[in-house]
Amino acid sequence: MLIQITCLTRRAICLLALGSALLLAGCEEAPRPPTLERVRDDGVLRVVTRNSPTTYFQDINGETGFEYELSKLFAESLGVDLKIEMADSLDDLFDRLNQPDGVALAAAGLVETAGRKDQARFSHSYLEVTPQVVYRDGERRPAQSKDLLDKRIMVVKGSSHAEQLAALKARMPELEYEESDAIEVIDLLRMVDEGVIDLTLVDSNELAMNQVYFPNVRVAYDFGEPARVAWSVAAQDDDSLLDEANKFIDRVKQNGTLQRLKERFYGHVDELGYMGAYTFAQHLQQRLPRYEKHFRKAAEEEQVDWRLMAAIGYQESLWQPEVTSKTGVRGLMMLTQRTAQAMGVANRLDPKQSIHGGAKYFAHVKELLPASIAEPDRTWFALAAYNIGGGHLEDARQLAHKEGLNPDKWLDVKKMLPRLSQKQWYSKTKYGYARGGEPVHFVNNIRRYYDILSWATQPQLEGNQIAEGNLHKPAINKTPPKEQLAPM
Ligand code: BLG
Repeated sequence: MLIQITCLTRRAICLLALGSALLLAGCEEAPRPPTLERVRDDGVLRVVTRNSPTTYFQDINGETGFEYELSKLFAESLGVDLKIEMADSLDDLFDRLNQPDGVALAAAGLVETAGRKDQARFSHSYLEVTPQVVYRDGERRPAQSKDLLDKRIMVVKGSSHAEQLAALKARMPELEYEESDAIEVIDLLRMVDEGVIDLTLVDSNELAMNQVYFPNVRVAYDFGEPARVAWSVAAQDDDSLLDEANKFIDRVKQNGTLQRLKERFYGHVDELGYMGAYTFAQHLQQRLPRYEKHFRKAAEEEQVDWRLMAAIGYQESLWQPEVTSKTGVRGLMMLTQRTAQAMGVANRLDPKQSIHGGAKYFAHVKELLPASIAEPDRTWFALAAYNIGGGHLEDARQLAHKEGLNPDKWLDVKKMLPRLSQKQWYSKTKYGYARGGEPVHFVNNIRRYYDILSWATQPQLEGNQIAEGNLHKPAINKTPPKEQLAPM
């Protein structure tokens, strides 16, 4: 009600102001309704973003990404559909926002800066990031501004980092750097990784997300104060949509939704640790290309997602065909003797056989799950069954049921699984003791690896086949196609 009154008041003021303007100018244009009203009338929230792992990309289930998921929730809260539009460059993004019939909102990992004041007004912030200077491992680590002299530095044109460097150059005129709108953050990281440029500036969230692709990139030092990432509306827009966006952001902060999204999209480094992230990047370059064709073939035969199979393989063996666990489970997909026999695998150490056996077993355990378990939980349950067996998983489901939880929801059952290793609980189950904590980590890690692989192999990047040694080069061509962009 309050909003309506505010909107109406504002509208009345607008109308009055416009009325006088019309009288003066003799113009006959009708006043524009407030932005929020237009969005509701159209039934669509048009959002401009960039294509990158930190904002918006496609995976096997379609559109995803941090900004996409957050904007979608916002659109749902407004009771309208979401329409994503992709910008070619930052200039293009702000143009689209400021056009008369432009998009309503920019959700693109944008930082509020002084230089953007004329183009946009920003919402409450949903992410705090620190700009960082990055360099190549093995080179001398810069530690302060004067170490930036005589280096080849590149940043994206129009980015907050370009603004920061301009400010530094005003104080330190000898500083040289290049700005380009033909490249994106992910290109810059690749160029540092390959030694094409010496240094660049990135936001901490972008590095955290992309570290898994670039094993040689290291943080030199933090470049200035933490910055606030926020959504923006056109500078001249009324407050109606911005107010609503602010209320939404405050709400998701409070109810934990924002935290869950952050963990999902930015948690890679937290979960893997920086060492794990470099290691993953190395393995992605060096090991996965050897097995990609087997994963693709086996997945096609079993009608499963090859990236999920590759993620299982990474979790099981770090893509090493000859490993053996303490419990005697062996090979790239870690098949037990019994599973191998059942799946017709003669030699568990043969990567091709192991991958085919693993994919077949995964499809088999998934098929056996009760029909009441729907996707995407069905996939997480199947992964847990792959690791702990269907019997123990069923025990955990029973425990969930007894606790009044939902045995068809992974979030509920994963709370019960660790109980299978505590006597007070397993003594009452059908299949008894099991290392119940293991499948919880197993599923968590695989989901993490799967997300990374999904970005690296998204449909629009399918030209970059790993078999050609390019999977780790997600969006990076020397002149990247326009959609392949990262946030600034
Ligand atoms: C799995 C089997 C399941 C089996 C469970 O063990 O192996 N999966 C495969 O062989 C693919 O078939 O279920 S059962 O047949 O219903 O009993 C339970 O026995 C393998 C797991 C075991 C785990 N890795 C695949 O995820 C493993 O090796 N754990 C021990 C790790 S270590 O020794 O502590 O390092």
